[in-house]
Amino acid sequence: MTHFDYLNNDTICALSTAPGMAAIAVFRLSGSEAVAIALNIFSARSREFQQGRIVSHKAYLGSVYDKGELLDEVLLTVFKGPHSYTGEDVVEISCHGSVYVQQRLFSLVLEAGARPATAGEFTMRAFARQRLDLSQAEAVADLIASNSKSTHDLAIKQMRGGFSEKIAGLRQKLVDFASLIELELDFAEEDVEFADRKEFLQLIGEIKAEILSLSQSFQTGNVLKSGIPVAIIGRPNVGKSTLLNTLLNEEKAIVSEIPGTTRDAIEDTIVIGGYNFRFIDTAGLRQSDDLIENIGIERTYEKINQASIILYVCDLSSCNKELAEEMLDEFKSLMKDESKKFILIGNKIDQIKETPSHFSEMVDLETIFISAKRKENIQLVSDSLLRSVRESAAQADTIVSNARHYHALMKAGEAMEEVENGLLHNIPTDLIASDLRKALHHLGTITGQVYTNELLGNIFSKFCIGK
Ligand SMILES: Nc1nc2c(ncn2[C@@H]2O[C@H](COP(=O)(O)OP(=O)(O)OP(=O)(O)O)[C@@H](O)[C@H]2O)c(=O)[nH]1
Ligand SMILES: [Mg+2]
Repeated sequence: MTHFDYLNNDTICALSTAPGMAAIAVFRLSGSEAVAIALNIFSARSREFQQGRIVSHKAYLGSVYDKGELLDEVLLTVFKGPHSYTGEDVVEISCHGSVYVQQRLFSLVLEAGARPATAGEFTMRAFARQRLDLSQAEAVADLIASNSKSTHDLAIKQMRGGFSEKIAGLRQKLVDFASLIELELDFAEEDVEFADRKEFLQLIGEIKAEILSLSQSFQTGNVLKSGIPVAIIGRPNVGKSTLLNTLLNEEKAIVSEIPGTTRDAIEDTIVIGGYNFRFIDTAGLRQSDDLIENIGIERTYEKINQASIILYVCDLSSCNKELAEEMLDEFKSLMKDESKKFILIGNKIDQIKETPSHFSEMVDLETIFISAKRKENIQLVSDSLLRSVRESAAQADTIVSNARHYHALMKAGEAMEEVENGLLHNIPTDLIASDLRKALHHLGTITGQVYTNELLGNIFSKFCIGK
């Protein structure tokens, strides 16, 4: 069984490695003629291959000739369908990575009857032959695009299918109830109830809770993908911009001894321990009459809202007891938001002889003493950032990182809400059935049980050619 009745019969071919000169280049063919085309251009050393006894998943050494002229010595592997990536017969040819060899080999394969593959066409075929579902296919693209441990982890988990199973499980439970409801519609005149309303309400509650927790994980997923936002905040002149520059190892922000130097938020992303962090240097918090500075300060509060982690920087060399108490109030009001992690940074340790006691007594919170200017103890800051991210990433077992999945979950959640309301208010069964179908539809689009050609086109066109 396949997803498409129109799955075309062409044998496709593409260069699967990056274009350009390399040690080796890999061409891939898929389709009913893949083996015939390979036999046409390739002569193996092995007798079993010559006699047509080709063993699947075994690499054969041999030569490719173009009109009698030796083009290259290559390794060729046949993957007999359905035990291949696409589910069809697949042939992989590893040739030497000369651009000239690549071009001629590609022409040879096309002359022998293959056509160039379009972007993502191999994976599209794998989906069509149900070797993987849609969310797994998307994870393949995410895996190829991954550039850090966190994006890689997300992609691998999704590719493994844990998320797909969860969605399919939710959907199955609903399908069972939906069929009872549909049955009631068939017997509408007899006024029967096949579906136990109490059980149904309970199930809806469970599914809603599951959908909610999955959609909440999107924030984590999104953050892991685009960089964990870390806002560097504090009074003017405490060394926030210096800390940003030190963390980034680049003179990104202007540093000066004039308080109020930074007016606008400055951001940049770096990878620490496999996680993308997006550091945001902000305008120092203070009462000011300067219009522009005040706009900057307002922006600082916006950035605090968006951040997952806040580094609150103090200048130890100028921090007397009075100021420390004042800051404490400021700090406590910010800390009301429990979803954020706060780390107190005592900066300019090079300027003081000993840690002021009022500072360490100030607040019961993780505090790191550094010198941003002399790059002292910066490692402690990175370690602490990594620890807090690992904690939160470990909490969620399934993390939704794909915006399409998130929106489908939201829509499914809304439809479930309607179903629940309908049941509670004794709304006619046909209306409940219609909302139920909507919920099933939206869940189905995540894994591709429900799809449109437009949706598939959108997803696969973003793939590389050759995957
Ligand atoms: N001695 C010493 N000076 C530092 C340290 N960190 C920063 N400074 C100095 O403190 C001054 C202010 O640094 P900035 O990084 O511009 O401070 P800021 O918090 O970004 O200031 P605003 O943008 O005005 O809010 C500069 O003269 C820095 O060289 C440090 O660890 N030790
Ligand atoms: Mg600054």
